[in-house]
Amino acid sequence: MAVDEKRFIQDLHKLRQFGAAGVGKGVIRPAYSEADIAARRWLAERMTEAGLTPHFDPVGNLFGLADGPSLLMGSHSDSQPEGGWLDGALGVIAALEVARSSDQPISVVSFQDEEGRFGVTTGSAVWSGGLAVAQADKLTDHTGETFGSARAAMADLAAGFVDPDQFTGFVEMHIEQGPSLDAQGDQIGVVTDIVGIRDMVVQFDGQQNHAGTTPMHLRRDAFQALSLFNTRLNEQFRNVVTPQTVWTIGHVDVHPGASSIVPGRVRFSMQWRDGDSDRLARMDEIIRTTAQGVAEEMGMGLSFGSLLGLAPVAMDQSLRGVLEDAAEQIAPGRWRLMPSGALHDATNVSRSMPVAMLFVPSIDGISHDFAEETAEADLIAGLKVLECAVQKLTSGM
Ligand code: HGY
Ligand code: MN
Ligand code: MN
Repeated sequence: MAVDEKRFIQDLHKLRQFGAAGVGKGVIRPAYSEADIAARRWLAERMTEAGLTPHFDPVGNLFGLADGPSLLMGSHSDSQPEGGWLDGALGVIAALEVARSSDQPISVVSFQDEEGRFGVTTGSAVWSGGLAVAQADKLTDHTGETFGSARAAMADLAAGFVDPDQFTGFVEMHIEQGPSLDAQGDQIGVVTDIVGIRDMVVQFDGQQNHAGTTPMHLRRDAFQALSLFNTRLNEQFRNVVTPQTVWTIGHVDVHPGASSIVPGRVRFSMQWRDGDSDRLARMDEIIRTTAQGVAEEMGMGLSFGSLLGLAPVAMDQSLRGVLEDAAEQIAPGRWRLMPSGALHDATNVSRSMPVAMLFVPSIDGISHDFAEETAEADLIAGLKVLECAVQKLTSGM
């Protein structure tokens, strides 16, 4: 039975309603929010309708289980604080559509907190054994709420952890979230590998004081420390990074955040990504020594939060090969092999089984923004490549 394109697109729009926000098709559906939990309950109903057994695990990952050995497909349905309607959601609905139109055993998953409100791809990291639940429970979001208290909102749904041994492999379809496919006019990307990531909170402690009476040379202004750190870091990184290396200070908390007070404390997120583990480690060293130098020079306290991260991972060769054949069949000459600069649950899942990923274009490369969008024809082409790949895979199952 062929996939039902109309039903697929309709369900994508229905899922978008949970946390619909901003202009266009934006969503605000962070992990464990009301909108996220409502969306997961809705997905569980769709899984039941598809003949799958819905199963929530202790951290809110939602599986739709087929009987016996099955191929696992899916992604995540939580969003960034300001997210697009397709990031994660596309892979979950595409998996659901393939599962309900295939006569082969396909299980579906929507991982929890892939967007790292609390950590880095937290739900699949716990499920795959990369992060102990007790450790995850201590992670906090930027408001100080812990993972443990947030996941308690789903306690009534939680059953045990699903055994990964029932799955023969994992295939995740996702939007590219970058500019390559759109710029090259390609419709499909077959992922070769996913970059590694490191993420930690850094804090400078200076002295809070009056913004009018404290002369500049007597200040220990924590924001000035961050500003000097950032300038020096960009200089220090010059001879270590490549054009593919990225680093971001995305969240800054300047305390107490008043116009007439010299900030005594600044806490900021420091995140960096690269395809090479050694380069990630080298950058870690540079970040720490640069921060220490600034702290000594400016008489600041300095502390580092726990380091979170994932190593770069290559996709399974044979699973990837099936996606390549399917891409050539569905979008001949309009597909390419490419790395992923974004992180995905597939990195964690690769601890337990072979994994492979498929991309469709993001218009103007925009993502993690309400404006995220993909042409409907490309969404459907991606679905058809998935369907074709599953037929090739499961015919031998
Ligand atoms: O940040 C990422 O790469 C993913 O979208 N969470
Ligand atoms: Mn995602
Ligand atoms: Mn994302």
